[in-house]
Formats: sequence, C-alpha cells, structure tokens
Amino acid sequence: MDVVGIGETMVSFMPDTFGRMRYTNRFTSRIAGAETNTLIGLAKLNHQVGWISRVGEDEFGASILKFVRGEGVDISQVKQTKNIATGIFFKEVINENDVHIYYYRKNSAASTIERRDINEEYVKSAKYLYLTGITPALSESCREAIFHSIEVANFHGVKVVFDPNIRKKLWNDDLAKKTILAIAEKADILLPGIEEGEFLVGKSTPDEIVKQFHRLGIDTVVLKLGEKGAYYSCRDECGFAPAYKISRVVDPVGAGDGFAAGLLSGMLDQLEMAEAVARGCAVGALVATVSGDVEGLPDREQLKKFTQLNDG
Ligand code: CKP
Ligand code: MG
Repeated sequence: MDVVGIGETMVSFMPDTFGRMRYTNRFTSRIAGAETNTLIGLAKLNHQVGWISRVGEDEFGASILKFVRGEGVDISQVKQTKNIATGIFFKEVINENDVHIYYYRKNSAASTIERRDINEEYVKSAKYLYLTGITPALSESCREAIFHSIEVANFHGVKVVFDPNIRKKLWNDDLAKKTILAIAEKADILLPGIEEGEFLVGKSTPDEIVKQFHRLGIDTVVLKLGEKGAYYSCRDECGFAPAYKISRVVDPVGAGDGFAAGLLSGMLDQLEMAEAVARGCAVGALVATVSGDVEGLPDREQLKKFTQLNDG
C-alpha cells in the first residue's frame, strides 16, 4: 500500500442552479470527503491506496462504497454501521467565488469511528498515513482513533501527512487549534493553507509561518497560497511553486485535496520536492476546473497534457 487515509465521506448535494438554495428544488448528488478525494486522486495516478472509515448501512453508504471502490481505493477497512445514518452535505454556489457548505453529519456513521477501527497491520503496510483535521473534529472517539493511528504510524516508520483542513462549523476555535497543533507536531509533512497557518501559529508571512512550524518539530511544511501557488520548506531546502493558470474556476471545493494527491504522487514517484509541489499545484488547479470535488482529478495522461501545455 502506498497511502492509507482515515476519514468521513458523504453524499454531497449541489443545486442545479446558482443562487440561494431555498429557491432550488433540483440537486445533483455526488460523493465527497477530503480524505477519499485525495485517495481517489492518488488511485487515478496509479498508486495503491486504502481507506479506513465507517458508513451507514443505508443507501447513501452503499453508493459511497460503490463509488470509492470503483475509483480504485481499497475499502476492506470500511465498516457499515446499523441504524446510524451516513452523513450528507449541501454545497450552495451563489457564484464561483461564494460557495457555502451546509453539513448534516452530526452523529453520523463516520463520527463513530473509534480506536479499534485502526488495523495496525494495514497502517503498517503503507508508506504514508494521510490525515486531515476534519476527522478529529467529528467526535471524541474519532480524535482518539486519529491519535492512535499516528502512534501506530510513528512506531512503524510510516510517514504521517496532515492537512489541517480546519472546519470551524464542526468545533470551536480553541479545541480546533489545540487538537490540530497536537497532531501537526507529530506529523512528518504538514499541508496548511495560508489562513490556517495564520490561525494556528499567529504569524502572517509564509516564511514566518513555516519557520514556526519547523520550531514545533515538523520537518516538511508545504503552505498552500491559493491562486499564487505553494511555498515549501524542508529542513535543508525551501522554494516556491507557482500556481497553474486556469481560464475559469468552476468549483474550488476539493482543490486542496487534489493538491495533496499530486504532491504525494510526486513524492511516491521520488521527484524532487519542487516538482512534487508543482504536481500538487497542477492537480489542485484541474480539480477547480470541474464541478464536483473529485470529478476533475486527472489520470496520468490528462496530467501530462495539462502540464505540458502550461509549462510551455
Ligand atoms: O479543502 P478542500 O476544499 O479540498 O476539501 C473539500 C472537502 O471533506 C469536501 O469534499 C468536504 O466533503 C470535506 O472537505 C468537508 O468535510 O468539509
Ligand atoms: Mg482544504
């Protein structure tokens, strides 16, 4: 296994028209969740990936399993819970720059993920453990499971990759900050957005933010700067990868997860850090050109075409 991820995947509903959702009665449903978005991105680039989670024993749970399996992710570690529903969310698009997320995921199946769901042999078999700050926001038992998975990974030398993905709708600022910093300190690779960096360490320039994370003991920090690109810093190297220009942002949700997929794919292919970060930028950009969180994730052929065209 190249990468194992842990987290909640939901059915997402998006109105077929722009504007306030109260005026809509037609929705398109899709499958989305930060960790599977990244895992699917990796699977499309031919990496071996697996997912640890829970879904309800209901129709939405069944459609998630069918979809995620169909995209090439191993789902052998996903449990189905009786009488606990699969989470869902709605994505209201007023316009491309004004997107609102409404969750219906409290007490969902995935929020019952617990420590014993973390199969040690399974985590051990991976090169990277991929986590985001969404899972520990779901419940106490999810927090425990995440910390346990990190212990397992650290013990077996599996590198921990962590995207803070701070969701203020899911928990209060203090608990979010405390928990996310505690996880970040144990991670090998941290992938914050610039605003998340500001929130977590109270600094504002990329250089200051990254230095502060290094002080906390994190070896590799890749700071996502949105439309500007990404700034990365390892112990012995730092640099900047510019963003790829796209003609129109159709749907920005999922771009960060696509970035993680591209970056991890580059690292698995043993590219130089600058090239791996550039691959992250390319995949993130491609995700934003298509409606839906995973539908824009490229395969190798599409990725090659896009980068060749844009690298001139
Ligand atoms: O940070 P991103 O826009 O890349 O993440 C989007 C995902 O898991 C989306 O698919 C949604 O389901 C979520 O983040 C979430 O729980 O907010
Ligand atoms: Mg994100």
